[in-house]
Amino acid sequence: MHRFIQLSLMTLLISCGTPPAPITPPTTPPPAPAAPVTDQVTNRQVEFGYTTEQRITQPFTGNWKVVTVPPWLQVSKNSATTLDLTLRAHRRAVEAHTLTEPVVRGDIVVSWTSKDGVRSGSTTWPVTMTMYEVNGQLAPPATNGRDTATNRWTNSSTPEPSNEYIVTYRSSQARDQFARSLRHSADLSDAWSETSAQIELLGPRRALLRTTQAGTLQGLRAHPDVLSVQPNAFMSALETHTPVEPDDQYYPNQWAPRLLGYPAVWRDMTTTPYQRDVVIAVLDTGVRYDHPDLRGALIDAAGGALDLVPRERSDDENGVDSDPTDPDYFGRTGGSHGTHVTGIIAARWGTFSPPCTTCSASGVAGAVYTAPVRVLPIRVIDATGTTTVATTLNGVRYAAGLPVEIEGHTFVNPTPAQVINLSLGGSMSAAAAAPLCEAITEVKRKGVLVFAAAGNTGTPTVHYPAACEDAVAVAAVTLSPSGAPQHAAYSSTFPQVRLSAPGGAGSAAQWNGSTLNGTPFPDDVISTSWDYARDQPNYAGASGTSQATPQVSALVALMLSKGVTRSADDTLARLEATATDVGRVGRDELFGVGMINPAAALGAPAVTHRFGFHVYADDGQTYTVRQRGLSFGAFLPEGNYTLRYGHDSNGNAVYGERGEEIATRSFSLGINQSVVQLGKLICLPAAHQCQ
Ligand SMILES: [Ca+2]
Ligand SMILES: [Ca+2]
Ligand SMILES: [Ca+2]
Ligand SMILES: [Ca+2]
Repeated sequence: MHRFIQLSLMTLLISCGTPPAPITPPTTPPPAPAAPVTDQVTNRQVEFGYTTEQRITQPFTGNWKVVTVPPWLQVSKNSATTLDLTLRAHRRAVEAHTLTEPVVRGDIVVSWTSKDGVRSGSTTWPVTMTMYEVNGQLAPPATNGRDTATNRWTNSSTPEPSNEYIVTYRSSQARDQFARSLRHSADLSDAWSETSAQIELLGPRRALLRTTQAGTLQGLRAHPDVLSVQPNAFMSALETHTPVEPDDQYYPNQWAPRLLGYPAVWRDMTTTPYQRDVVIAVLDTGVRYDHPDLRGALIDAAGGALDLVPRERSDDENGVDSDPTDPDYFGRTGGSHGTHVTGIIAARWGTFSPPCTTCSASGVAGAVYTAPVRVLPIRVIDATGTTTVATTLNGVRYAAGLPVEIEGHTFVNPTPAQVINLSLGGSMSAAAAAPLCEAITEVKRKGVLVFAAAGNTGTPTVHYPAACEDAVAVAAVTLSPSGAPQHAAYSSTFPQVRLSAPGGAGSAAQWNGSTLNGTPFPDDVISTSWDYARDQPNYAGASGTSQATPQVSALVALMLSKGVTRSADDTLARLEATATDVGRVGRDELFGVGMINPAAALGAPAVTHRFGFHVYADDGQTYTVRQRGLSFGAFLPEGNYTLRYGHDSNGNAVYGERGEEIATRSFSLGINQSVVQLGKLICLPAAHQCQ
């Protein structure tokens, strides 16, 4: 499994999460036994309701032991002599996808032996806990947000869009008579006189009336021959385009481009030119040029590909040279990190002749599809998985077209990159990182954007070069059980985190249901790799901010290729402006500004018109909202949340992204606020907004 590559002198720290706080013994003394001592543990029911702690005592003085508890319950013993327990419920430990009912159930099993050793057994205590709840209603589609009684949009900031009304008459004769009357204003009564009114016949009994006069409408509504007067409501064009998806063998496992809405982008590429040549420099472990799924995607030695790993750390025996092939050294078993990163960007679509009988003939599909985006491999990470500030600094400057001098030679890249991908980093002082940060600033001034992995510690530890002022730190999201982005537990959280993208779960326990070769495929990012044992191409799943970073690099290359932006500053501004806010409202240290939204950044046309919602917790988890008729609700642990209800036009089942109408509601749940009612949510496709 590939991970984030550390700069030398750094320690690889993959977080295993923060363990629950230890239970502290209660400060109050246990209550005196109220009943005589018995010789067995008796049955009972444990009901937490909305509380989190329960004290259980029984006048039992034999030996006893709690042998089973639900995963969301912690037990601590208060006494060595009598049965005296404190139970603490952890609602956050309940798996989000199991929360279909408000009450969570489980069993506590206590095995026991009486003091005289004569009786023994095990007793099961059923235990229940009620989750906190948020609920609300959706506006019925019939009213669609318009208050027909007051004839105003319920959102007062929305201007009245039309002075047109559809008038329904009792009969066609009545309608025709009114039309004649209006057209011959001499026949009109005073209440009707209005030179600006116009009428057009509409079907057999209706007419379309244009007027700005309230009196005209009042008169019509009061007339016995008029059945109704309704505003001529606006509707959106509901044409959607068919998304484009590859039929490469492992595409069904590629949840990451689907979560990013790429099928809408790929569809856009079939009708809109993405024609500017763009180069992404991938500074990594090198690449396998002989991987058939990368054929045509890589710049070669003549184009400036370079191995910058110096002679003293070199594993290919020849130091700096023009061959950044990820080398096969003795005993190597892991895959190729640089090949994996490259495939996320540029793996080819369609079939090819596989070089071995067990090799896939199509593999995976990269983000750039038909766009003329190529990868410039620059090898900076050696076979042990490390690099230095100095080597990376040289790589950044070289990639951008600045001359670098190494081992007595001056190297100038004939194919300067517009985008530099750094799926590497380490925790170090700002002073230690300064030379690399300065190089990144230098190339940014040349208009080259540098994207760097935020780190895989899952902690606020600052990582460089991600935290350099002019680098863009990329955090990782993974797929929530509700199909929306959520924080990947390993992704580092420091203030410079700027954007996020799918990097994978990092845990086999998270699984969206896809299978690979008949076995469950966890929510890793699958891409091109190399089987060094067999010396042949393969495909591998990997998770990390290393996998998230090339998703952003690829998108930037597509923005430049299509020409939606030209300068580095404009590109960055558009990336941020179109990102999907995840977790806490606004920029935060888990997601930065949010998850990149390629369809919005590239202006790709809509592929769906669905509505839906998710609940985002401030801690980075995402929960499913259940809908029954016009009611919706979710059962949640304590916390601060934002419900986002909206429209999905890029087809990724994430609602209310940039360009998709959205209503948001923030709320808190806990023991003092166990149920929150959000009231009515309304989306107005006509007004392109929700409220
Ligand atoms: Ca070399
Ligand atoms: Ca392929
Ligand atoms: Ca946020
Ligand atoms: Ca969407």
